[in-house]
Amino acid sequence: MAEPVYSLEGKRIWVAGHRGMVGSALVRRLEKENPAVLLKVTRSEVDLTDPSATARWIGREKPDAVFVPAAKVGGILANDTYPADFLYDNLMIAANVIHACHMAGVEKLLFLGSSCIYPKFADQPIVEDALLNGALEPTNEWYAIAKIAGIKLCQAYRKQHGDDFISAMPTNLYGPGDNYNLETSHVIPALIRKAHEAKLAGAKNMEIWGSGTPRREFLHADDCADALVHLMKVYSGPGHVNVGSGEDITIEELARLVMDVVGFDGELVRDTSKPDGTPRKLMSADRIRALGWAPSIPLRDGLETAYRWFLENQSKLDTRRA
Ligand code: GFB
Repeated sequence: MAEPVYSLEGKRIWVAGHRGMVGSALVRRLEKENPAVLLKVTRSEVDLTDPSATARWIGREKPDAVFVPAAKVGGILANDTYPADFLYDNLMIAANVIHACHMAGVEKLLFLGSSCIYPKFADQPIVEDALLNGALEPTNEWYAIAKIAGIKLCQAYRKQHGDDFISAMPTNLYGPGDNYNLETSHVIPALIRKAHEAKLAGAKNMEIWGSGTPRREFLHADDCADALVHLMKVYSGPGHVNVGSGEDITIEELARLVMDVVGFDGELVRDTSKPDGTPRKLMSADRIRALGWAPSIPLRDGLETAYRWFLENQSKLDTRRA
């Protein structure tokens, strides 16, 4: 178990992107750390892709500790369809927030990346040192390049200025507050919604994208938030840290599990005109385990709570069809 190196108690903590799935999970989790204040700002108040507005707000609010889950995110099709947005928005957010936090003398910052930073055919499970050892997966290389730039910014400001800026690479996440728009969502919310609608319609089958054979690792957003708070307290170093569950399953197995949770008993139909993406991206959990953290929400339990959240919130969701 790693010794604490930083305390969040009594600190001014800013969660950049507090309305997103990870940001809102972080706000829920950080309330238990007795911060002096949890700073929040919406996109309409401060656009983090705007350097001056970002620097002005951070310079005025002077947070002590900053979590950076703010990002333009989406599933495989959104990444592939809007490469300029995914690259530009995420590069700007990373550069603006990290630079302004340096200028404002922020004590500690945690930047969030993604498991798609690793080479498409990286050895499994993927260790942190696999970064930049091979070509990226084409569907999400734009997002990946922006996230790699964020990691490198943290390392560069640490090396040149001694800033205690760290980064964490979460695996595919799901949970309350997820995006249920079938055009832009990740696979779990898409499957929950499709299974639910198939059940209501009395349909015989449900569609999944691609071959169903890719393997993915999933982590509940509340587990992710817990891991990020843990890292903020115990970790200080240039290397990024993987945040995952340590287990993966095929998309077909996931679809059957979701169908079981939702209560839809039908056939799976494959739309092979849609991309599979990376064949497998199971990350090594050795580094974070050695730092004393492990997940606590099994996938089936997490899917049940995600489905409940969907049922309670579906009237408010953007659920346009692809
Ligand atoms: O979650 P997902 O969109 O993202 O897709 P990635 C995971 C897998 O599920 C792919 C399949 O093989 C999809 O083809 N899939 C099956 C579906 N049915 C569906 C469906 O209805 N909707 C969706 N969305 N997928 C993302 C990256 O990659 O992972 C991001 O594009 C980010 O940059 C994120 O890194 C964590 O795992 O392929």
